[in-house]
Amino acid sequence: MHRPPEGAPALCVIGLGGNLDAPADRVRRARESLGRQERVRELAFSSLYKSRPMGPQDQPDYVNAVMAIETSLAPLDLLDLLQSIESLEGRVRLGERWGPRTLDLDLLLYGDQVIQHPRLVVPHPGLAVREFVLHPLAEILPDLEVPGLGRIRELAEQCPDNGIEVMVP
Ligand code: ROI
Repeated sequence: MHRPPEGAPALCVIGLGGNLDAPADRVRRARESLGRQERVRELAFSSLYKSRPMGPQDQPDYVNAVMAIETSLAPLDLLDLLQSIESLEGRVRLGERWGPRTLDLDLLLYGDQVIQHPRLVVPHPGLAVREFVLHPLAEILPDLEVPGLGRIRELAEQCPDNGIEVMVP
């Protein structure tokens, strides 16, 4: 498969989401902190969306957004960066699978690469069935092709919206 040379900028998509302790503020701070990184450039940021929890229903609604960046960081270096920002945001998991969390930063797409690594699977395995990823992504990059799955616009059209709403700022 075609691979860009080491360090050549790749278009990547990050999913942001959380449902504890002022999640909209956490999402905004994560955006700023990513944008401040030397090897990251923001290309687009979606609206913030309010979405129903996927997983146990006895938890608050989520705030979700997606961010397109250009980065020269390699995939695992970008993952390290995302995890360090999650820890700065005091990421708390309450133990329960698919339970509430302060902030998740998911590496959804890394250029056109398909990655199967013990720490990282790209495209993100949940991407095609998560309205809180596809709807924000259809807002900023409807024509983007997801390796093996097709175009965002069509994927979003096929995915039930499950009551997702744009949050009024
Ligand atoms: N549900 C929604 N709506 N948004 C999320 O970001 C989200 N993240 C998760 C799980 C617990 C799967 N549910 C979610 O990790």
